[in-house]
Amino acid sequence: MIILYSDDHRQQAGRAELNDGRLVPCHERPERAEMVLARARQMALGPLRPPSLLDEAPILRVHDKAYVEFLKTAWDQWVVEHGDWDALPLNWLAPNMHRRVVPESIDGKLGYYSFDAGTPITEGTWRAALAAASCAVTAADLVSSGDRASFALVRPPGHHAGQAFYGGYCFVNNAAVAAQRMLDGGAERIAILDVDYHHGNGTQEIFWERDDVLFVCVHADPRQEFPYYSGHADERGGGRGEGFTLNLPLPWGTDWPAYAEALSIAASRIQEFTPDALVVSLGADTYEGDPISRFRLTMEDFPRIGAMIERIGLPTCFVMEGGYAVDALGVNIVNVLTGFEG
Ligand code: SP5
Ligand code: ZN
Repeated sequence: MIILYSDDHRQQAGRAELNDGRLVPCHERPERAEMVLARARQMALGPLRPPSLLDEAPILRVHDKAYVEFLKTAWDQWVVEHGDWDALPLNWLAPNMHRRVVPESIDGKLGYYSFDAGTPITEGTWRAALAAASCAVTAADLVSSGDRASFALVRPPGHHAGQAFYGGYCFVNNAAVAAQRMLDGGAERIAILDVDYHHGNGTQEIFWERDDVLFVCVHADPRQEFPYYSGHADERGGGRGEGFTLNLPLPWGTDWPAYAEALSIAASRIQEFTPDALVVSLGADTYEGDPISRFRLTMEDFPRIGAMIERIGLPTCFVMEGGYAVDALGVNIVNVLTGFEG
């Protein structure tokens, strides 16, 4: 399968995230993509291609204009107000405070548009996020024009980013951009399968009221795990979209048998929806060795995930999300893809 990749991902290299009460080196770092790239080459997974163009129009199909404007300008305003060090939010809204007026100060804006303190904005954040989304767009176009599969090897990841918010290391929702791109290219229905360890709260929010995009997510139970306030089993979509969101939360410690059962329920729901194509939010933070996660999938389980996705039988666009056991990330991500190719 063709691999979409841009070196511009290196433009996002945050210094630190707030974790367990300390500022620690960012888990979401450039080496992640380098490891996957090296393994993809070693396994001859497929030819590398850059995005066909860098264009923010496909991003604006799923994100608010004012939010995108914020992403493009936040760093410059931060530098003016605080100097040349990663921008992290320090305050958020409590219930019954006002979201009506967008603050002018950068600290107000950061809190207004974010939901955690783990996602630094840096000088190159926008350039990296634009390149990632553009890889996802090109990957979507390949599938729309007949390729059985494509792989957007991207970072920063995307599935926590909503119409007008960032967080969870995500700024632009690459998988959502890809899904919307396929619809805009003529598809009637698209399914998104999210197998990252964390709930894809941004993707869910973007397509909550939509019946042309089915969002199915297998993830750690938000009672125990980040993002905590989204991803419960009773969240099923709203309005026309009711029944077109399916959440399959699993407890800490989940291993292959329980995971496979959830994935098989996910696969059945996707087939019942009869979409034109599938977008996979592909995280490998379900791995037993992941430093911030608590599932127990082994290296041997990742090809099985790929094989199960292949059996859904749809043209499939893979978009990379999380996975923080950097030394194993290349093997685990590429294992899903070789498992898919059989
Ligand atoms: C794309 C993606 O996978 N984003 C994940 C963001 C998770 N950020 C919160 C991490 C909290 C980790 N706390 C675990 C502490 C282990 N000592
Ligand atoms: Zn994750």
